[in-house]
Amino acid sequence: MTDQQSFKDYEKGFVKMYEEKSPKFDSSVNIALIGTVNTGKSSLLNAILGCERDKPLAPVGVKSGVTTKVTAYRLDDRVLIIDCPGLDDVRKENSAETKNFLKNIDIGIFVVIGSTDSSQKANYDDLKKSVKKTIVVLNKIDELDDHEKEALDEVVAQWKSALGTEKIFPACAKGYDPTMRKGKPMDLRGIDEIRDEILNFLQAEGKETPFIRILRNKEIKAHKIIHSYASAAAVTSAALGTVPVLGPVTGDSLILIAITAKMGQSLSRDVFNRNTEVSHWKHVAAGMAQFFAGALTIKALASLIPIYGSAVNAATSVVTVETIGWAAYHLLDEGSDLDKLSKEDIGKALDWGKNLKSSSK
Ligand SMILES: Nc1nc2c(ncn2[C@@H]2O[C@H](COP(=O)(O)OP(=O)(O)O)[C@@H](O)[C@H]2O)c(=O)[nH]1
Ligand SMILES: [Mg+2]
Repeated sequence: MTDQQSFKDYEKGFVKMYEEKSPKFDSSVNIALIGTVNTGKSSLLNAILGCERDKPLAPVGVKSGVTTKVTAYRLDDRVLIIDCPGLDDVRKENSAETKNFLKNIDIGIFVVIGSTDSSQKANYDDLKKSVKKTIVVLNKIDELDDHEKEALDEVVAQWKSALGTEKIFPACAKGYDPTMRKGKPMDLRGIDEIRDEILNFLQAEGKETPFIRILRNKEIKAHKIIHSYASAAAVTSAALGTVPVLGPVTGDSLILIAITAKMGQSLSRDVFNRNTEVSHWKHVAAGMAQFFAGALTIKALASLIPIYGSAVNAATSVVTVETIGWAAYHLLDEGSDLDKLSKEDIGKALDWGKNLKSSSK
């Protein structure tokens, strides 16, 4: 097989893999957030979406204890999140939007606090039978900070048996209440785990794109996009036993182009609300290729490492694609004119991407 042929195979494989993983660009996502008043549902929603403290999407704390009504957050034309004590409240609403919602709930996030309360079981069971996926969150775990470490495990175990569930996500979403003292830092815990659980489920359903689009924090959004491209590249590499940067690094035969263009366009559209052309990314990818020429040595090294070649290829692909992704993010964040980038600009962006990657785990 010629290099040219393996490039073509790789490119085809990658595109197929990516499209298989997120094929339904026009799908919608419905999420129900269920829990009694004051459990921190609005706070959790803000935290999961990555809202800044002074820019919450869902109002927190204000008039807590009085509102028992269904609150709907229509985040865009594809994502609807409904927040209420129980699904029965949604049923009573009886509007066209809630009726449609009830028929198509993807994820139910069930929020509890404190020690077990047997009256919650009925609400949880009701939710469970109406949705494809439930996530149980034990919020306000900071209230146990002054207790022995085992106290939290104990409460988690009690909730597990009270609700009859295997998994509970402990969390803290403190800091969005406008009446909280400004000097007090925010306290967010367990939020990434909940967001990842949502994304993993949606990804399996081919529906993560609409959810990623509504995330408020640019870095979180970019991280999720880059991660999904990197995993597509890894799967392709493992299947074909190659990495995207090997072979003669000429501008037009480069597999890198397919990845850089798709990922670059997605980052610009979904993170920066900016439309970019494939041709711009071709220019960027060709510039990057020169810096990746050294990756050939990675392959040489890989043959000396006593593990399966495909595992090394997959890992190399993840690192490469993540570096490219963060470099592209940096270029977009700086507002760069992609057509006018010099080799130095691209080199600097790649360095930035590499450093960022190594500093974040
Ligand atoms: N201590 C603590 N307070 C929290 C936490 N999450 C939310 N709160 C507070 O609980 C109150 C109610 O929160 P809110 O999000 O409005 O609850 P909701 O009624 O379920 O939407 C507010 O004062 C929040 O700041 C948490 O994890 N720990
Ligand atoms: Mg609320």
